[in-house]
Amino acid sequence: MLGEIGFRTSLFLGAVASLSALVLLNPISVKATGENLFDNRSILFDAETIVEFEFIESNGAYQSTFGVVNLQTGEKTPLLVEVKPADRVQSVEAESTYQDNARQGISNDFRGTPGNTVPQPLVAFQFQANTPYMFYLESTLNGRPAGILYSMNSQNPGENKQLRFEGDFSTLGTGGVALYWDDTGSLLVDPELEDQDFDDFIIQVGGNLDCPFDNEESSQ
Ligand SMILES: [Ca+2]
Ligand SMILES: [Ca+2]
Ligand SMILES: [Ca+2]
Repeated sequence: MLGEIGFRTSLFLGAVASLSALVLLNPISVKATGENLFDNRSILFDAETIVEFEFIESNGAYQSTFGVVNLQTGEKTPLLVEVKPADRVQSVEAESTYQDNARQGISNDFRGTPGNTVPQPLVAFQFQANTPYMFYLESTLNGRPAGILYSMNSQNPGENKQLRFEGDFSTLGTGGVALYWDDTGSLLVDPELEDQDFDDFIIQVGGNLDCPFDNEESSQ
């Protein structure tokens, strides 16, 4: 296992960067030591693992897609997709109180709900063993790209934390982990005015560590 990962890493990267020196989508050198991570450092399981993701709500003007990146292959897999910016149409330009509302944490902030803005709010993803991943949130505003942010701080502008984990690997199989994104809103407001409300895209993860589809096709 170790050898294979090392081979692939050298194939993709040539030289292995330290974690803090990674550039976008370069694979990470992770030893297959049975390590499990589910936090801002990496998403890593020592065994093949199916994890469920449930969209809770969103509160941001962007139209966003949440997904996962395989850091060995660079492959991006979208998991939870907003098909419109919010449940109700709100004009960013016309709503002069938007910034104040957002900064005060008022919840009428482009709310998106399951079954509406995100029509398919429950998905599962199968993580390969000993393979590092990270999460991403990719956004558009009126059809224009509004950037992509990552669960690994080192991949974000200024190495900012854009995803807050409530819980970690140790709670994944029991209470689960809640993910709170802040999408920065930097296309809408000056960087100094970014709200950092960490409610722009909220996901509940886990509670289902063992693969439910492993054995027979149990109909769920
Ligand atoms: Ca949104
Ligand atoms: Ca925000
Ligand atoms: Ca927000």
